Amino acid sequence: MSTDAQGRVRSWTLEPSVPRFSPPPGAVDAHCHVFGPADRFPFSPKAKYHPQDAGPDALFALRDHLGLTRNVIVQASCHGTDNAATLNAIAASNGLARGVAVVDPAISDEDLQALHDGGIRGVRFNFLKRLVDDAPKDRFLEVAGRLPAGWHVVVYFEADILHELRPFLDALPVPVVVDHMGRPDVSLGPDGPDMRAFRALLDSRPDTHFKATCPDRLSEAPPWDDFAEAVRPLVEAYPDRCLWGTDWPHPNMESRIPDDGALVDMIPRIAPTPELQRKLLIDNPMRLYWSEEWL
Ligand code: 0GY
Repeated sequence: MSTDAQGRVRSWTLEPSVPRFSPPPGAVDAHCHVFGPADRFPFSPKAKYHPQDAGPDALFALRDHLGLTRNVIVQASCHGTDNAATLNAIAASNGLARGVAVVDPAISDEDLQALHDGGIRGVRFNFLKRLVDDAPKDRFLEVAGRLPAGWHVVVYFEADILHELRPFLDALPVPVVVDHMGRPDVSLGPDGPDMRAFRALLDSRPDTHFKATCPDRLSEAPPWDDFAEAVRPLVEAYPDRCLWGTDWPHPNMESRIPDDGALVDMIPRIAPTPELQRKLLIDNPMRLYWSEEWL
């Protein structure tokens, strides 16, 4: 494990391979994060992990190395509800990055509009107990009802609470994007219980999207065959509702750091045709994050 003198961990490789698969021009990495730099953007006092700096320069260098064009930067839990590091990275992107914020539900309408002006297009509600202290559903619903026009909600949960979360998800008044498909047990195949429950959610509301992301988290080890077998049918069945991303810098993955080039090489295994790849990598994220350019 790579830990520096301050005890801060590195969860990403400094030598990602060059992928064999070439993403189409305009491809969006729709799930990635930045950490710090911590001397300018300190971590939240409530942070559950303290990573080394992974700022915009490193993110955009990786984007170019992998043959990707744009980023959607999702506020990581270690930065709490202060979105300054995410906004800083968006501002440095020449319009090639947008973001998803984490907000105190008491945020004012003016501050939501300021986030919009900074390139934010959604808020994330995180239900993972190892990452956040609390997740107040009633307060989340209240703020979801007054988001700027065109925004959506990103929800991060694990499969074992999907049933309990259903009334909350059903009540959300804006489109929903589910991180990592709600972390199903992919080893049970495309028709395993978690995948079936997730399909029921997708079938219940047509504005629910999912990130076909994180084979490294959901599968034991490369080449992540069970992930490909379970996720390809989902992408094929819901081609207009899927997104893809690297998840760089892979928070909390310091003991199983994935090769980002290998993550890109998963794309043709979950989206086997050029048309599916275009929807997954361009059409769907552009509609959600760059709608004014996409109309
Ligand atoms: C992810 C996954 C994780 C962490 C965060 O905000 C975060 O800290 O998202 C995780 O540890 O599962 O979605 O990138």
